[in-house]
Amino acid sequence: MTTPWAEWDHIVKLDPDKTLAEGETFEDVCRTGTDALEIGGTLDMTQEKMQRVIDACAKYDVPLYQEPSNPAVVVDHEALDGYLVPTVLNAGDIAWATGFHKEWVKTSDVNWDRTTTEAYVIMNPDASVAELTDADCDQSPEDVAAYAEVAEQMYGQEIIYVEYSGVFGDPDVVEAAADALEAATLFYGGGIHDYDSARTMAEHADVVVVGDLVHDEGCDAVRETVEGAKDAKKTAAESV
Ligand code: 1GP
Repeated sequence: MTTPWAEWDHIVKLDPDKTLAEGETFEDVCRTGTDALEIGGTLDMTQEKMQRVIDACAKYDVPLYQEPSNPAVVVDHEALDGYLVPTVLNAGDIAWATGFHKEWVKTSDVNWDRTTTEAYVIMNPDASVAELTDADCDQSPEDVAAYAEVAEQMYGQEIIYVEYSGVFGDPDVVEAAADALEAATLFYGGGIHDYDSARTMAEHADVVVVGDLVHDEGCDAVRETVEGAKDAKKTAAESV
């Protein structure tokens, strides 16, 4: 499998349980300049809700990935470029690390050519995903760096995801994770809300993920974060 995410700087994550900003369409989201769409949410997810958003985004040419939170919501859709399946490294409940994955493999014929895991470290204890997974969010930059190294070197993960869902995280944590990785791609998500917040995290993470902003503020705000992420990469490339 190729690794398209190695070329990305920015992802919009659409939660099928939430609406778009007033007056906006999925076409508007696809025109923000983001590199990919990830369709996924934590709470109250169903296959139908997933299907509806995937259908709506299918005709645009932005790469489209589903991020299923459990086997019951996986959608088989030809417009999908693939599946990015979370596995939570610091989950207290093993179901989120390997349990759901085992059930999925047991009950379906997984297309591995189109499936990649994202090795999550969840860092915001107040996020619903932290509660759901019983994550131990008390992690120092060194801890997160060690998780990142374990994921890449021991488990061969291609994507490490530092997740602060809902709040802007600690750039030192993201920097530590970035320094620990050799070739894996580092995703950062949480609280990205404007040009500067995107730029700050994109100075360390390979890819910044924008979630709530698209639903709460809309596409103009998302476009600013795309610019922030792209400018961070441009500056980094120029200084080499
Ligand atoms: C959530 O990392 C994403 O899984 C994005 O977080 O909603 O805080 O932007 P936000």
